[in-house]
Amino acid sequence: MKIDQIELYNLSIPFISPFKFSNGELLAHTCLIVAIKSEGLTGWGECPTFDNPYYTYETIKTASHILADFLIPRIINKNIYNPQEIRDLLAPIRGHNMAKSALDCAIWDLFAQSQNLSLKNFLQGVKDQIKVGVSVSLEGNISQLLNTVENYVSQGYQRVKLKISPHWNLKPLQKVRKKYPHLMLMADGNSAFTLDDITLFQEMNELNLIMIEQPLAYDDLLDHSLLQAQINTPICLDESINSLHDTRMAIALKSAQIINLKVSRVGGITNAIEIHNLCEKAGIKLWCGGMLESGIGRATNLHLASLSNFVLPADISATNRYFREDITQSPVYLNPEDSTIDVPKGIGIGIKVDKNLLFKYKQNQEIFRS
Ligand code: OSB
Ligand code: MG
Repeated sequence: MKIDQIELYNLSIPFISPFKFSNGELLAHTCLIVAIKSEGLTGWGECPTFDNPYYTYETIKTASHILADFLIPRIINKNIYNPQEIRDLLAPIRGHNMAKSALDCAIWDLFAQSQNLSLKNFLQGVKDQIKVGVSVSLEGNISQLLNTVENYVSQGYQRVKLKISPHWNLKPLQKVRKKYPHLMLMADGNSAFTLDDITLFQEMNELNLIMIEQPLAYDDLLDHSLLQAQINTPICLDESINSLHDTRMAIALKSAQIINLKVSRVGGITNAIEIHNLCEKAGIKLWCGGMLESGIGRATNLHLASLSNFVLPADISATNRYFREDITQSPVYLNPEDSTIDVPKGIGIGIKVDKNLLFKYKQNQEIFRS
């Protein structure tokens, strides 16, 4: 397929309520959306990074710069014969996985559409519904937290993840566990702790958490391995896994039993599939993470999560958990009886972007032509 045109949109879509985690507070979903045009088709991809470098070093500004000045020039006007080529064309640029992922995902969407297949079928996914859970931001106090959790549980979410920080950790988990003895409950530290906090994590042994996500430094594998050897709860890595190479090291060091795989964090679908296949062989369980994506990134995530080794509930929630208004014509709903979301059925990622809403939330737009 010849890449004729690439459109780059910078969006800011307000959240229904602010999202607080140990890396800061987000009031709106900032992201870059790319639309790649070829043979009359349009493929869509999302770079879901933030205005600040507190989760990843990539920001909206760095990603716009890398896309416009380095990544897009490498693929515009090229003839592409299979979607895996994109990863290799972009490889000379070091890092910047979230910027790369937007292009990679848009190309996979295009190729699936050109074969008249849903992305799920193009990837040979095996599920039509994805088990999901909800990620609960840091709350002001315990009664507010219990109300928030109650609200999500009553909507049908069967897995709840609590963000934790040095000021908000054991007590909130204990209170939620006491009220919901059988809930699939987990914690996400977003790298806010160190090995000095080991007794805190040992106290969590009693809480029957399904996992603790990324308690230690964002670039660490060694300390996670030392921590895992001294606690019962499975450790899950998020920020520390940015490549197949990181995954190999984490497996060799026994740094985790579970990986939160975010397609954007690992630079796109080709890398995500390689990591998926390696983890499946190595007995590392996966689940599909989220970056509070718009309907575009969320649709990509749903298709990817249909692969066989995504065995734990995903951080993909219904549209109304994030936004009053999204940019697609097809909001995502939770099936309350089994805490799942349907993989979209149409070809490619299976959603229709609403151009009026895209323009409504657009801060900036650039068009690249051959
Ligand atoms: O650490 O998984 C994370 C959101 C933004 C950045 C990092 C994380 C998260 C979430 C929310 O936990 C996941 C979602 O619902 O998209
Ligand atoms: Mg996380």
